[in-house]
Amino acid sequence: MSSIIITAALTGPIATKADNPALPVTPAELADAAEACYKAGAAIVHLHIRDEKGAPTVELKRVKQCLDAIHERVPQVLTQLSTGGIEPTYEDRSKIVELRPRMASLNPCTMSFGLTEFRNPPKEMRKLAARMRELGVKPELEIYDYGHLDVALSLLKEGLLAEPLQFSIVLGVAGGAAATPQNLVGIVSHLPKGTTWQVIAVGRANLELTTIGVAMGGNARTGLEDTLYLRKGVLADNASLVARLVQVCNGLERPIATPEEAVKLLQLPEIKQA
Ligand code: KMH
Ligand code: ZN
Repeated sequence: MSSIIITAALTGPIATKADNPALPVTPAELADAAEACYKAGAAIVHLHIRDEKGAPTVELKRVKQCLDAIHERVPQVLTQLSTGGIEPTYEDRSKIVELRPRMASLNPCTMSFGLTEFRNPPKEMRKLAARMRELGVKPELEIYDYGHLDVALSLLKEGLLAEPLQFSIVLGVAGGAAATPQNLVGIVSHLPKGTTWQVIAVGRANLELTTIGVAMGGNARTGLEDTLYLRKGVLADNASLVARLVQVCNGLERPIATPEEAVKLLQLPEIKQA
């Protein structure tokens, strides 16, 4: 089997330090976490940015400060900015791709997200997809159910996405498909040939479903965005989650991809400079 690309999702849009004190929030904490995860085996860091008070922000100055801190400390690691999140408007969330990260998330559909609403309006989402294509920022397509995959494939037909597509199959969000092996196998069986994918297993099923995904030949993601715990009652930190995933990959004899290998495997386009 080919090398496996590990992504560390360092922070997420919802949890706070009150939930887990290891949650990286400041530029220095994000740089520390990115370095520790890179050393543990991660090729990519997926990033949500927080302001000085720890609240989600997409203010470009703050986002750039965090990206610079990470790139300065660990220039090898690939950065993937989230365009998701509940609070900032879609228009503001979309602007962060102007900072030209190597990758950014693209969520094809609006949905319930627990007791909140995750807004990804069809017209604005298409505008963002087009802009990402123009800039050479590869979309990490986050799909939370079968219908989201169909919408992503329509974007391909509309010329808004370039192949090969990269999917994250998100399972376990209240509003999306449940975190079950059946859902993972079912959605993977509908992916077109030549796509790359990983499972994002939110919450308690993180270890089991990520392991099944690795055994099925997918890439893998973990981090405090996806689970705050290593096991019941034991809080995690990002590097320990990556180290545990590396053990799983070693057990399944999947070599770990370096960031350079990840660039080739994902066929990341060249970024168009400003
Ligand atoms: N925490 C994810 C399940 C994104 O990064 O684009 C939802 C999310 C999407 O934040
Ligand atoms: Zn995210």
